[in-house]
Amino acid sequence: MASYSFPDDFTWGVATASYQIEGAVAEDGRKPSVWDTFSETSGRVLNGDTGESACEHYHRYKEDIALMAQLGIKHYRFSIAWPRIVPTGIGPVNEAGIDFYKRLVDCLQEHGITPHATLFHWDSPQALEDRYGSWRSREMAQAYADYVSAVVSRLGDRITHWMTINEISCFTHMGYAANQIPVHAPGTTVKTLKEVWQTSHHAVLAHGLGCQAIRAASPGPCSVALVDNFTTTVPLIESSEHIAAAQKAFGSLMSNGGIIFPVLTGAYNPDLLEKLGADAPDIQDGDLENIHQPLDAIGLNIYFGSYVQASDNQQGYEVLDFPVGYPRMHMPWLHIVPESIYWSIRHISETLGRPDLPVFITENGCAAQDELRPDGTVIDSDRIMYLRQHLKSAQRAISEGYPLKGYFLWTFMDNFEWAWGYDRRFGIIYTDYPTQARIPKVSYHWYSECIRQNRVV
Ligand code: PNW
Repeated sequence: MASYSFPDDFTWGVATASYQIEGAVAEDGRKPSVWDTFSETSGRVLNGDTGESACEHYHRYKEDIALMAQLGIKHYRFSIAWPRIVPTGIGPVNEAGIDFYKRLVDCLQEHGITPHATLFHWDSPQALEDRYGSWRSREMAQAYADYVSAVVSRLGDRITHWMTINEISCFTHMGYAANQIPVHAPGTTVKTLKEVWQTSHHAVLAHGLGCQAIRAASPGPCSVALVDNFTTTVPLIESSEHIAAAQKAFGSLMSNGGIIFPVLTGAYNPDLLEKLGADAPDIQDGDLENIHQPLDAIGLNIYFGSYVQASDNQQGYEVLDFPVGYPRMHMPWLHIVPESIYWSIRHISETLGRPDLPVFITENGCAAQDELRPDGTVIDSDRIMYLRQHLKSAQRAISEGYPLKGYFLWTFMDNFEWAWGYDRRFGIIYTDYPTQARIPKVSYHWYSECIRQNRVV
């Protein structure tokens, strides 16, 4: 057998998100999301960039899907914009918004590409922010579930792979902060850490109510998953003592113990709760049952990890800072830790005790300082280096028997990278924003060859 091969039925895909690519923010009845407001507020996004046009994917989706087909992927993960479907957050459904996703999915299916839809990737309706501070209010969880019912009852004949929410820690713990200015929308400064934890509690509750809404509204069998971005603890050396330290450290970390733990095990991690003390969120009777819904898969967005070593201190482990010169890609946090893919999957099986649960890497990729050369090529050998190491780590997990079923590369084309605007490029296609030309980078051709040979090349 060729080295680094994947199973024949392995899911190869790419991922995107609505606000990062669609543009057309005021068309066909869409109303503002918190990211429109946030990016239009000066100083919040680098260079004053906004998602007003982004990649104009709303109008160019046919061209984009043709490029996906040429790449050879059979699966595409995208997100549906709540403010297109229920523009005022709660209330009437905008059928013109639904129609866009019908056109998109029909075009995907004509090209033999299976749609995987994320129901929420951070673009909350501004109307709900104005009404009750969006995720600060418990009412947001029910509003989300009602929006989900509206989508699934209308698109459930075309879409059967659903992901409830993308990266709860990012739009809660980075969208709200105690006594400092948060970097993500809505960018609200609150007084206590407890208020921040309350927003993520409302979001895990929304996930749970969303799961129930999907199953109730779907016309046939479907797959339901959460997309999480826990911080992967990686043993500094793969010896039994450091492995035990990494497993112990896993649940005590900020967002891990309060998101993936209640979702997969039905309880917040006790070490985390002890650490939070009075800052722990209020949890009402029945919440944990609602949050702990049966899932068909878990999606993991893995970009890096944190090394952990065993220690004689009271907790028995130490989460390590990176040495000053540690290699990273073009983001301050993007340290290159390829084993994070393997360990993220092993944590699901062993640390969280769910060896039964199929895993999808729903995002992995990197920003690089891409240069469009005079001959019209982009030679991103650094991105290929990053991706190759991470795919080998994914292949290792499969070869050891862990249930990794698929990999979605982040991202299909350069797009609106949140607080960094268009300054950071994560795509395997170069987006030339002034002309909106799509220029496949060398990594696109490399990924295509991996898919064709069904192995890491
Ligand atoms: C993810 N961090 O966000 C998101 O799902 C994507 O929308 C985004 O474009 C992509 O990763 C690249 O950033 C992250 O600070 C945001 O560690 C922040 C972090 C990680 C992922």
